[in-house]
Amino acid sequence: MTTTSMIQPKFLSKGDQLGVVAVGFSGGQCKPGVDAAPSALISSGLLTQLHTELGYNLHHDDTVHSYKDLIPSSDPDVRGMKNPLAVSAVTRKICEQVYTHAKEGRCVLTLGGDHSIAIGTIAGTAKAIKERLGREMAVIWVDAHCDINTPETSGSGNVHGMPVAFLSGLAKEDREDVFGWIKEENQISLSKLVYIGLRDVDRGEKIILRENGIKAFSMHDIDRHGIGKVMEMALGHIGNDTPIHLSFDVDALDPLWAPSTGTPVRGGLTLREGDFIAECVHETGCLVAMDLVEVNPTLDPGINDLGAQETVRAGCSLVRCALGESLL
Ligand SMILES: [Mn+2]
Repeated sequence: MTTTSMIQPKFLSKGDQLGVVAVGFSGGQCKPGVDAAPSALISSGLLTQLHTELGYNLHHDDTVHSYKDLIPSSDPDVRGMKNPLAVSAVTRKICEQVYTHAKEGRCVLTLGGDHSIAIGTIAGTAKAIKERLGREMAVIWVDAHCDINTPETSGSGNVHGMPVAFLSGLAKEDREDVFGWIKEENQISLSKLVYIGLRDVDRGEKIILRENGIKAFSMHDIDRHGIGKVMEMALGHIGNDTPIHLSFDVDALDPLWAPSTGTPVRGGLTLREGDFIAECVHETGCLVAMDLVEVNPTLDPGINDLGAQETVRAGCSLVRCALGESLL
């Protein structure tokens, strides 16, 4: 039994209009299968639940986009980045898709895909919010990793470890076909970025976090203060009158709850802590967009697909909580 708390949204034209973008893309990292997540989430009933239980009017083209026509046959590394042309072209297209919903004042839900797709989703929301409201939005990035490597600090060259660097302007490219399309209107300010759940941060990234004074709550902070206090501090940092884009990497959850993901790290959030983060963001009334990424139903360390089913279920729960499901 579920009910909606029906929070009045502050920055949307109508609170019950939800744009949905389903992104079957895995090119920001090396493991195949994360592109199968949107279909798995949708066939487990997520969109139906959002409509029938939470009352959303969905704007969805009933397509899981694979962007095949945008993937070049040859895509050599640029500054060590893998698949630079493909990831740039696909995220540019996602930016347009998300922007189209957001400029109508809809909340936008994007189902990934690997976390590189947030280059597109955040670039699209940021631009729409600047145009509609004349202001900058905040980003809450829930993840085991901080995904803020520049091409030069990255050890792997996988772009899913770099989205925040490109979105904040820390990493730049002049080539229009390699993220040069990201303009100031698409960018976010590092002072309005908050991390929650970090526990696997690269050396170079730690320096970036420190030098830029970026607000970050690691698992250590959650252990020390509890998730309730951490959310209070995280939302306090953002301020209570700021549009929020929530980018939720399922690997923020402990592998006990979400084993089917490309880069699992032990010692993570419980499912309840993850749901609680999403519930708190919903309660602000400031949510303007959410990404759910890195569910990989083909990576299953469990028995008989149980791990994959659990991960998909956890992902659905996070989305429902962010969009208004409450326990009572
Ligand atoms: Mn991530």
